[in-house]
Amino acid sequence: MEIVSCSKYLCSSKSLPIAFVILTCTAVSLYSMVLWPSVNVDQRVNIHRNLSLLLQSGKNKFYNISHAISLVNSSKYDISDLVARRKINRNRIRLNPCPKIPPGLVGKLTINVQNIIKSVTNDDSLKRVVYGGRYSPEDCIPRERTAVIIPYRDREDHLNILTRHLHNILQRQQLNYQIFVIEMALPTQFNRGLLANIGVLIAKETGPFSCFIIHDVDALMMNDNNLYRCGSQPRHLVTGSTKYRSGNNEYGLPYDSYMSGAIALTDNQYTRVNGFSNVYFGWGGEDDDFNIRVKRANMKFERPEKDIGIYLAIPHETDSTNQKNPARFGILDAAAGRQWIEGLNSFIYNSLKIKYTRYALEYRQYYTWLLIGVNETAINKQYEKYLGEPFAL
Ligand code: BGN
Repeated sequence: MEIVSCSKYLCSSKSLPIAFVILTCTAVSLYSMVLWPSVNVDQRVNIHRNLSLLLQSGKNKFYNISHAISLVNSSKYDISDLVARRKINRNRIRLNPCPKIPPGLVGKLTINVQNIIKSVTNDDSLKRVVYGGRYSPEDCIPRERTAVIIPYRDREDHLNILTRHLHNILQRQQLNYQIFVIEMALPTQFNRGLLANIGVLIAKETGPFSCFIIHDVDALMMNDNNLYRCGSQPRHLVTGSTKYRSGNNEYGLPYDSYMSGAIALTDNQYTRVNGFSNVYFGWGGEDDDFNIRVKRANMKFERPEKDIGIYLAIPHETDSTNQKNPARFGILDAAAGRQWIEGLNSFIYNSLKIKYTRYALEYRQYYTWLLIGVNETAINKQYEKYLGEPFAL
């Protein structure tokens, strides 16, 4: 009799949630008492890290629990340092904001490209990078959460040099940062603007960044006072490059409105200009177009002091999949009419939405890597009306 009334009680609609809670609690305690202790501490940190990356990149269809676990098993990274730091962090009570001027900066840097991998690899900064190319200062609350976005194709040497160089400097700048490398899959011609837009959107899925730096793979900052922070206006971080020396051998720029190398924009600024144009396949024009967009959105680029924004341009041959785009003059002529038609909005809600494929997403040791595929012919067709005169020279 008692049993019957008890099962009646359990089945009544009011008690179902209670039964669910009891069952869940039992399962969780069983798991934490029996299974979790059998996982060693390194695996636990890895599982935790992968699951948090997984949660952060909520919309990322390539990651699921089994992928996270397989990453744990295949993880080659030394995490002992990370484990030690987690322990220190747990004991930390209150942190102050990082100082306005980071105390560890050294100023002008002497860079020897031949030696850079050797010299920076010996530096402790690389040990502090959390895989996916992330870092946050241990002893103060960072003033900026910076996403460095590197549109990329086939320059592995440059990428290895740049990422090491950046980890070394951005840590001295006490930033919370993550490096994203957005690679264009073959056979499509390189398209720097389109990759930058996709990079910004993916970074935003990953975390709440306050500043986006669109960075060339061959540009190495030569003065660490050049802070990778955003401002009240978009910032062109370059005042001179070894590529453009003037008569008296000073580093310069090819023309005043030039804005390649590295730029810094807040989410709001990037959205306000509608990002880069997506229709420049091959070399040239997308940066000039972006400059037009910034002006038309009633903003203007600011630069650091002349001797601070200097960059070393790593020399390289012309890339066969980034040929000078002969149509760029006409496309640039039509820039103003296209600003609100295509750009960052082409990936969000635009009626002429651009389709792209994420072939891969990997949290590599020094950067987060994405391989992106688009169909150049389809995009040109979509925006045919807005591309100006094809070969207007
Ligand atoms: C300009 C390119 C830029 C490039 C700079 C520096 C064009 C547009 C047609 C006028 N602009 O000529 O994209 O960054 O040279 O190399 O080609």
